[in-house]
Amino acid sequence: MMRAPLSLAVSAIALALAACSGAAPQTGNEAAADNAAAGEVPTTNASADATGPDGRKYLSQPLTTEIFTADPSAHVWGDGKLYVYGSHDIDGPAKEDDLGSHFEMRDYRVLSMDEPGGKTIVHPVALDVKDVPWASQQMWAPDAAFKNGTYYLYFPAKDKEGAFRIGVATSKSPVGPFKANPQPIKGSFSMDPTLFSDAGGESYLIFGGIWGGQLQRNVGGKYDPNGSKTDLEKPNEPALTPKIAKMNGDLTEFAEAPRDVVILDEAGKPLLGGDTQRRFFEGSWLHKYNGKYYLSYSTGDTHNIVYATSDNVYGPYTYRGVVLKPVNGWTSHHSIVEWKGKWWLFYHDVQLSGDTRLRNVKMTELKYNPDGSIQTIDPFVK
Ligand code: FUB
Repeated sequence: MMRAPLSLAVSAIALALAACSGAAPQTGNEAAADNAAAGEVPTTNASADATGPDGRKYLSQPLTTEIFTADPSAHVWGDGKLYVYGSHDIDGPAKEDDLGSHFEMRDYRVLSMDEPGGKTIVHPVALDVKDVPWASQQMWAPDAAFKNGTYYLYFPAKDKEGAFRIGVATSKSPVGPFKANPQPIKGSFSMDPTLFSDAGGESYLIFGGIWGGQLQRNVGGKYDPNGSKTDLEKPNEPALTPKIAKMNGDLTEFAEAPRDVVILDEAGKPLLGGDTQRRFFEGSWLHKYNGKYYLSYSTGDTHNIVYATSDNVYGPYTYRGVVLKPVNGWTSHHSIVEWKGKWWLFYHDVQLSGDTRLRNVKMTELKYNPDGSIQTIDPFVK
């Protein structure tokens, strides 16, 4: 995935600031590498006055500047605190490409907060790729669940053949350390897993992504390493969809074969592969509001977070609109959670680094209209 022009603007500002201070200018990657060694993230852009592309101010500020964080899955468990299970971005040698090779994450760190706007605690390593017997690299966007005294971490990683699979790890603590099961979920493929538990106690894993997420390389029921690099390459046919599967009672295996989550347009027709402003790309999230199921996801190369609704958890879902306009950075990934009487959107951008591979997690309030539609959020202040 190529770096968005937006991030170049922030990099340019960072270089200009360095030049003014007399310091040798650094690229985002060099600065991040230095700071990673020091255990810190560059904080040049960590202020309410920081500006993004076109000099616009950011709507909200990073939750932490201690490490780079992305792909936030936010949850409130029994203790009333807010926990964020996300990616821990690191700098690495891989060049940016359309398969996301530059996202080289190797472990997970959990964030927690007592109050909205309160201090964010960055907890120690919760799971490291070296402790996952089947995984080789790229610990991408995770999610978590809680049932019967056990916390579950769902995570994608590439296996030794380079195919994304989805693993489960468990812990008695919400912040880990988690112990991974020796094998990935049987029949799992692709990435960006999220676990949705319904009011009746059934839980479902929703997952998938195109391009680097490999959905298009799994259409034959088996991973094809030589398959398309992007999607089905059929713009006039129904787009690839997220997948959903009910989980077994102890939340560790699929209880059924994954099904397609079909997303329809206003005329009741499946969204087409060429409808890049609305079709599913990656990062799905399911939540319920006033009895309806809301499926939200990233449109990837058009950089929006959008949503669709249904009366049935399996769908079909009908497209409703945009939740979050494009952020600074190529990827956009989110979650939606109710906490202390308000609804919150968790998302990420590249405010701190200006580099699409080194992201930072943020939160902002999300509001519904009386008809249940979501008010679109602009990540910049007008
Ligand atoms: O963080 C790596 C990948 O980038 C995630 O899995 C996607 O959702 C995108 O945010």
